[in-house]
Amino acid sequence: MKQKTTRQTYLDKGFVCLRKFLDAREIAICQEKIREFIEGLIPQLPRDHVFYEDRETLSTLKQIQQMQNHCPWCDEFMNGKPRALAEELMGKGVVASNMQYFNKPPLAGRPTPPHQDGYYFKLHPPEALTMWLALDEVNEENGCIRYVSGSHRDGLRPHGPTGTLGFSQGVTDFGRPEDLSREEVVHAAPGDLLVHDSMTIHRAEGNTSASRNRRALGFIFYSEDAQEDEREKEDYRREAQRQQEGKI
Ligand SMILES: O=C(O)CCC(=O)C(=O)O
Repeated sequence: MKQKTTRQTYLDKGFVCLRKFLDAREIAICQEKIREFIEGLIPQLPRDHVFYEDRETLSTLKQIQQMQNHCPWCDEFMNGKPRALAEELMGKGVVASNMQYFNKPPLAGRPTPPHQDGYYFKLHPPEALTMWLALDEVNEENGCIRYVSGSHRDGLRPHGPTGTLGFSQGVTDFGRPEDLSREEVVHAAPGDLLVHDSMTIHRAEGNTSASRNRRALGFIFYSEDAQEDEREKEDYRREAQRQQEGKI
């Protein structure tokens, strides 16, 4: 049987995994650059771009936002191989919107609630994708990503507050039989890249390992045709700020 292309799998399932997107040398450089970013740049970043599970404990760093705006290497990297792939998968020009760092620190990393990125983006038309590049070995123990295959075709589901810093909104009616039966658990090794459509429902469990981090980089690209709805964005930003008061 003929194998599906990467793009065909992405279009059919709403996500695709590219094993060894970065080779050993490339991923080692990436890990080193991220280490330098965390050690050198975090104090200069706005408070709402850096999230901790517990702000008093620096080892619980869980998210960094807009890295491409603070680090020339990040900007160049995001606009290299990831951007070319985004254009190939979307079949059109893209706009680089956000480079993120995600960690689930050992025992402290909490679950990522089920959500659709498109709920946060407020785009018309809702054309965007997110890439997720593993920096560590990732499996059920430390909180791998789980996708509801095909959910990108079912429209936007209702979202409501989750109480989770960094993922403030989640699908309120998640857990329908068709969610659970279509869910796929994706293990990853350093250098593997997962890509999902902005309408694909995904989630992750917490990190139950006592010693293993679960680090990854995220790259968000919007299609060049997508416009942000400024009013919806502003309403959402205010609401998220209200919900996160005292947590960041
Ligand atoms: O790292 C995670 O647990 C979730 C990441 C995510 O939801 C995303 O990149 O859209």
